[in-house]
Amino acid sequence: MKKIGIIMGSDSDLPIVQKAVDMLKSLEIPYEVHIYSAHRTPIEARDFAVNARANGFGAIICAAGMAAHLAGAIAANTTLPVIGIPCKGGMMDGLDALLSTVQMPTGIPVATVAINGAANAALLCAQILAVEDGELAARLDAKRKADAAKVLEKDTNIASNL
Ligand code: RP5
Repeated sequence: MKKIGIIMGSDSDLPIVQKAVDMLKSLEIPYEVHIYSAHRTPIEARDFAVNARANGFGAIICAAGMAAHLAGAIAANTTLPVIGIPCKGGMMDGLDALLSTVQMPTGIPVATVAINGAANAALLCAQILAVEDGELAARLDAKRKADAAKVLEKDTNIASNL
């Protein structure tokens, strides 16, 4: 199976990124985690992206806050799918990161999830890999069914808890 690359702009993003790690683990998807910044370590970030396909990656998650250029900078250097997580924080509490990540000019797409949407970023990567992987698709189906069952159990119990 292809690996998922998870890159964060700073170790301060780790509490947000952890949810993507947990989701990939639960789906038995291999991953690698790195701290590379578009601003502070642009050469390492570029090198990761340029070599990602040859190094066995199938998609890349990029988490960054504030003037969040990481996902765009990575996407500029690979044709693998890139999913951006705008991280909450700073003066605008993540709105700056959301707009920086989502408003990519034509030609270099970044699929952007919600502010702090790390679990969905991992699920989107899983769904991309599952296009060619029936076993992974079955694990995703099973997760959806389990999630639905939890909601229905809450529905059954809610009246008795009021
Ligand atoms: C971004 O700036 C990082 O992704 C992080 O969200 C934010 C703040 O970084 P630190 O100053 O905490 O390292 O590049």
